[in-house]
Amino acid sequence: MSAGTATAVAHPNIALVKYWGKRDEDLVLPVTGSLSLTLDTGATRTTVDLDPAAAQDTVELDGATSTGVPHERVATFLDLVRERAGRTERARVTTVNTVPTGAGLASSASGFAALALAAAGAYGLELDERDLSRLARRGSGSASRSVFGGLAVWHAGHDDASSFAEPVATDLGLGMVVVVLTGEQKAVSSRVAMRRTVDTSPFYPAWARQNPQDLADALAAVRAGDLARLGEITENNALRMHATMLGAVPPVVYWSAGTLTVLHLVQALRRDGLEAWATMDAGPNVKVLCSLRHRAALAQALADQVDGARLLVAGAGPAARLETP
Ligand code: 2P0
Repeated sequence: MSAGTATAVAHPNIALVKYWGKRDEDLVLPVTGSLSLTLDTGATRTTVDLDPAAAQDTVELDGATSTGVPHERVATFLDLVRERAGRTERARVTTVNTVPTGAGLASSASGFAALALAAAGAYGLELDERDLSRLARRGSGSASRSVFGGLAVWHAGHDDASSFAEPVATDLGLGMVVVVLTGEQKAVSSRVAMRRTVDTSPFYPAWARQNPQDLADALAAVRAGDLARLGEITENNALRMHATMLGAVPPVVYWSAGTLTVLHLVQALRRDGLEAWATMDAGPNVKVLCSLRHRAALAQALADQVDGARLLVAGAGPAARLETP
């Protein structure tokens, strides 16, 4: 029997080669693999407390009690953990995010990685890192990657056992500057947007063909220590992902005017010699991959030239970890 309570901390990750589209919604198996950088900012801390007297799970996110779909996603995830652990107790889940929830800053990635680790601890499930990544994947696909620090590749796999993330060694010295244009909740969740894209966009089959090549090229660039090549693939891959959404019915347009302003600014800064490449997820905010040696200059240029933006200056972050009581 476990102690019945555990707290875990996990960090968000930003994909350099994106995950966009599932081939199995229930198992959260992606159409293609992806590559990400776990950040050292914006952590999620989650505590799971078993409550044998409770009839239902309770979920508190940033001080507010969750209801509806967010509550259901956590309760369904806990059902999976309970089934594996052979336990039945309900739990109190308390989560604190240090980045705005739902703003395309991957709070579901850090959230489900922290929840997987804390729930496994509280229910006494012994999991190695690969199994933890597979479990986190069931909560949110990108969470499979936040189990690991630094660069992580999520292998698409073909079934539950073969679809997991693992770390990718690098000495590239990667930094990231997140340009927070808005902390508002997005109108269309990434889950809904990706389903709609797979179902209706005529560009999706081209994405599904190209993305494995982008992933192979990105991994080759990492192995070769070629930051410029990795950056070029990163920016291209993000634009390709958004192109698939523009072709969906109805279209999914996550960008704001500010998104394009920052994208053009990053391209201009690159022409001036800065090692910087933009990527965008399911929201208007722009994340700029950079070398650590150019990070301060990049942040300064963005602060000077983007009105009203908040900047998060990040580097490679750590793996998810349990906090010892
Ligand atoms: C990624 N995104 O690779 C991509 C790029 C957003 C854009 O993974 O449905 O919250 O829970 O598996 O992981 C966001 O999607 O989706 C995401 P689900 P998730 O980071």
